[in-house]
Amino acid sequence: MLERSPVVATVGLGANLGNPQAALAGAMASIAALEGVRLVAQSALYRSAPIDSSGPDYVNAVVQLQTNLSAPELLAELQTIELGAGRERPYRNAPRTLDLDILLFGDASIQSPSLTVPHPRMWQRAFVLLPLAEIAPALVSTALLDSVKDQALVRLVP
Ligand code: PH2
Ligand code: MG
Ligand code: MG
Repeated sequence: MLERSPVVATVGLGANLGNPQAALAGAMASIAALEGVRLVAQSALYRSAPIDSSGPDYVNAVVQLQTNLSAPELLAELQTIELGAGRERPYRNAPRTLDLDILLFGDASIQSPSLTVPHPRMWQRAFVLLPLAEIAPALVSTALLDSVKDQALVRLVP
């Protein structure tokens, strides 16, 4: 079988139930341990109020990985990690113990019932753009950062 050439994927991590910081650290380790995945960069953790959601403050981060998996294969692996962290989906945008979203998958544009890439709301959300700017500054213009400056975000320094 032909080898797929590796793709750089960008994944957003978020949580606002349980121990979000521990969940994000665990998820980064689980992603790094996936077969066919190499973690290339990880942002700091950021705290922010829920946007179009409810409950406690969220903790968010963004990672970049290089992978031989297809986008649906990566999505399935991320969903398995979410389930392992106790993720439940009682309703849309419900508070959650762990959310792992494929934000970008190389330069792919994907519209399937289970996956939309680029993530449709990523360019409007400070909790995505600030951590993304930290690890991939070329992807985030100052105009974009300026457009989300009203969304308060606290960088959590370990
Ligand atoms: N995720 C959502 C909806 N709202 N708000 C913050 N601050 N952080 C998130 O990760 C987040 C959200 C849906 O996935
Ligand atoms: Mg999400
Ligand atoms: Mg999600």
